[in-house]
Amino acid sequence: ESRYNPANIEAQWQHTWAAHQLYKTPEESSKPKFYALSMFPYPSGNLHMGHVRVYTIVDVMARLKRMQGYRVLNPMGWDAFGLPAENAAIERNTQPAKWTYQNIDQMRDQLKQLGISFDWDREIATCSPEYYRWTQWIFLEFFKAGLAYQKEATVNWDPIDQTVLANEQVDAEGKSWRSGAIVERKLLRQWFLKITDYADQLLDDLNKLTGWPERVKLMQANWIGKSVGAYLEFPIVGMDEKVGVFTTRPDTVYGVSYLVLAPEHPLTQKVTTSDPSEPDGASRISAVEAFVQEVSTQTELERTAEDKPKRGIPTGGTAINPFTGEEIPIWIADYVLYEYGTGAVMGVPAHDVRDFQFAKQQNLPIKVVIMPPDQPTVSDLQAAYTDVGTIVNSGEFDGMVSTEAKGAIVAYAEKQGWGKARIQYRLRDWLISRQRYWGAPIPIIHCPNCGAVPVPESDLPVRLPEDVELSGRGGSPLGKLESWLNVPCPSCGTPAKRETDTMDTFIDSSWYFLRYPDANNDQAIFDRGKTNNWMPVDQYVGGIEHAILHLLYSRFFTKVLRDCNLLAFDEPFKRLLTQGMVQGRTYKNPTTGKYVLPTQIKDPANPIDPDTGETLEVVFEKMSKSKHNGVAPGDVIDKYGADTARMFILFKAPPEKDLEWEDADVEGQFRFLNRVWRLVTESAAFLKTTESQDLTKSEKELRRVIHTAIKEVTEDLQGDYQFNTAVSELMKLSNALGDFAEKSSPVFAEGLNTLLLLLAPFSPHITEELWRTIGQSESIHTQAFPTVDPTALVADEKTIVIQIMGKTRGTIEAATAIADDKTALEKFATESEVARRYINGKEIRKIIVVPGKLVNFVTA
Ligand code: ANZ
Ligand code: ZN
Repeated sequence: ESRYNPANIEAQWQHTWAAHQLYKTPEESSKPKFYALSMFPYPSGNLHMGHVRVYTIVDVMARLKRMQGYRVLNPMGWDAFGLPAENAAIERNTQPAKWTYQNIDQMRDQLKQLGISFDWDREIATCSPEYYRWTQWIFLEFFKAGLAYQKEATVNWDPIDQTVLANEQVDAEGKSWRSGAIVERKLLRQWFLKITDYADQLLDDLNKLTGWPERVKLMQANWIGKSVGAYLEFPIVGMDEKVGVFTTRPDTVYGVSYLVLAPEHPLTQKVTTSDPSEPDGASRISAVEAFVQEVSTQTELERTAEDKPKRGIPTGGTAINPFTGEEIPIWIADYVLYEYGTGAVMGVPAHDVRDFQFAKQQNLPIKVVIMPPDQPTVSDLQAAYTDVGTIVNSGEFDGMVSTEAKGAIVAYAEKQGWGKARIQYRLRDWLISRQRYWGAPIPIIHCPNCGAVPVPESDLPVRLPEDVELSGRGGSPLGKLESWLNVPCPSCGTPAKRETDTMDTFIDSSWYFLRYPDANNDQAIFDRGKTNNWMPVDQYVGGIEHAILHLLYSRFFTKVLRDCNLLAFDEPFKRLLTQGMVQGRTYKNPTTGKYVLPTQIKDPANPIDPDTGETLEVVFEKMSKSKHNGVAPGDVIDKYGADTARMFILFKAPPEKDLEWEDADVEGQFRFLNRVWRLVTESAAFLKTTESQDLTKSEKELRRVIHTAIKEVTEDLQGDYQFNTAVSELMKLSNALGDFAEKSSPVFAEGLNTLLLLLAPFSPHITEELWRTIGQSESIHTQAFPTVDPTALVADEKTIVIQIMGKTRGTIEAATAIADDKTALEKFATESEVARRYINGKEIRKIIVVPGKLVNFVTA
């Protein structure tokens, strides 16, 4: 074969590798391990460029480590439960399982075409009973440990279809995706996992994650949201009850001018007065009720946005500030959230931005209790003063620095029984109940006598019934299947009912990486020895969109299973790489914002809107259907082959940066591979593998280039995985080999071998083919990665610049030993032709020598 034609070699090598089980995970433990993991895809049916990017990145890492002598685990699976399958089933009148497995088959084929070195024997699909059996088993472990519990929570309720909706099924206007009805909020009993028990560990252990991007750790820390402050109680006037608040600013307690309850707070109704002798007493109850109702339709974001006006009304009730003895009004307002802290706040308008805004609006008193250091009086406060300062108007605490007053005031409150120090987390328990079909059933049976009873382990999995009727209406489909629903209580035998909720799909993905080390175990979730041996994952690669939830939940599961004595480590992922987006070229109308189809563009250099005649903006944006800027992986493979697609993706941008898809650069990589092809096929006949004794100058120079390439590529692939610069090095080496005249030199053979070996992790097919072309019989992917010969890196001779009176007159070649020695170089240079010619017999006043570089003669 003389011409490079990827179609002729790629599929063939993929089959051969599979037949020889080249990427089977080795179990022997004499080698160091490397667990490479890519976030597994949702089987939507088609691979997109984002997938191609992650799996290519991970594949290079896995192939490199194999060649460097590691035993490598590089598995793949499918995050296969979830809503889209259910929607597709409704739309296409099929079953979610059927739709999902078809998609999996299609995407597996597409992945195989990329030549990724996955160990397919360990493939998992979270929707298979063999997998979700263990998801259910884990749920029961949580349940036994008291980490799974039920409580009431609000859900999205479609009043027309009579069903619960996922957040994704509610549009921006708060309407149902199917019925178009205004979605209501409804309280339902739901299952939660107690992630808050692990908040501290999840926060503290971020420090252990030295191989994670800082910004991901920061996002997780913010999500956990630890606040240090105090819990303080305010007795309600005329009632034997107190309003408890959480505050991060106990130092401002003398400045409290009102309390605010979240409208949903249980005390709201109790404190609302209806004394008809008051001016608005009679109507107050209905006004409060109306307000509560109104707020219940708002999202959290709408309620808390800084720029939105705060809304609220007084309840008529009052409380006492125990510190001052003052009576203060109790309000309800939308900006106080029921789910955070105690669902009640002490209003300090002088020192809190939102309270200030609210007090101004409602004409509530504003009392300054902290003075800015450089300002002795405050007359008319223009904005809340939120910084550190000196305490005033606060009794015995006056004069203290506010940061110190915090501790003193909390200590005092504790002594008086008014409150105590408290740490509050923003993190809430994880609501895992889904009123949907396509998920793992929660393995619980509800008995009228015994309550929630776990399904016995021997009865797992609780199988999802097949052939259900999905309509998207009238509640959970599982609730309608009487034969599935009704079972005897495992504990007392009384007729009981199965739990009909399924689990959030984030649960499936919170432990899948623990299953790969022992993916086919049908006796246990995994063999502890095997999982502890492979875990933690050495390198995890995936999208930044998973920076918070997936990674946090996976860390949470790891810690719980460790506490169940299943795991011997604290953190699942040692290193994390979040790859950038793949962006495509869009043609955007600047006035309408509309994206024009690329096929409608006549001249890409001067793109014009065919409808309006306007000049279009060319911008790169994340590939998507709506922007008409997607590039299908299959098309690229058909045209150029998988190796070119991989090379382009690796070369175009560092892995964590966004990548702009440019056809010209794809062509560039295709040409590069063609050059390598020609270089090898045209010189294969001359290749000599003998050791050479005395190298010529140009042979020595080529060896230096070869070993510099090894050094650079190895360094680029270590640590930061700078694939793009590694590819540039390979191009340099290939050029040097192309320029090298003596193709029969053993150094040239060494160069070709090295080029193919270095290129193998990037372009597995062409390198395998060419490796055989030069007479090798074993796969290139089982060879050792080249290592540097340090002696080859040192140049034998150095070029020294000769100057006369600072003016360059020529250069000389000096042996390295001479060039680097000051005295020897001075002598060598003085005797050189160039120096003698230009000095021309004149007296030498001074010789300035820079070893390894330059000699300057100062003459009379
Ligand atoms: C009085 C005060 C005075 C406050 C002051 C701040 C500044 P983070 O850091 O987010 O924990 N807060 C407490 N619970 C709330 C709830 N359920 N909804 C809305 N706001 C709530 O913030 C804690 C602060 O947020 C608390 O401290 C409280 O206002 C408010 F000069 O108490 B502060
Ligand atoms: Zn029972």
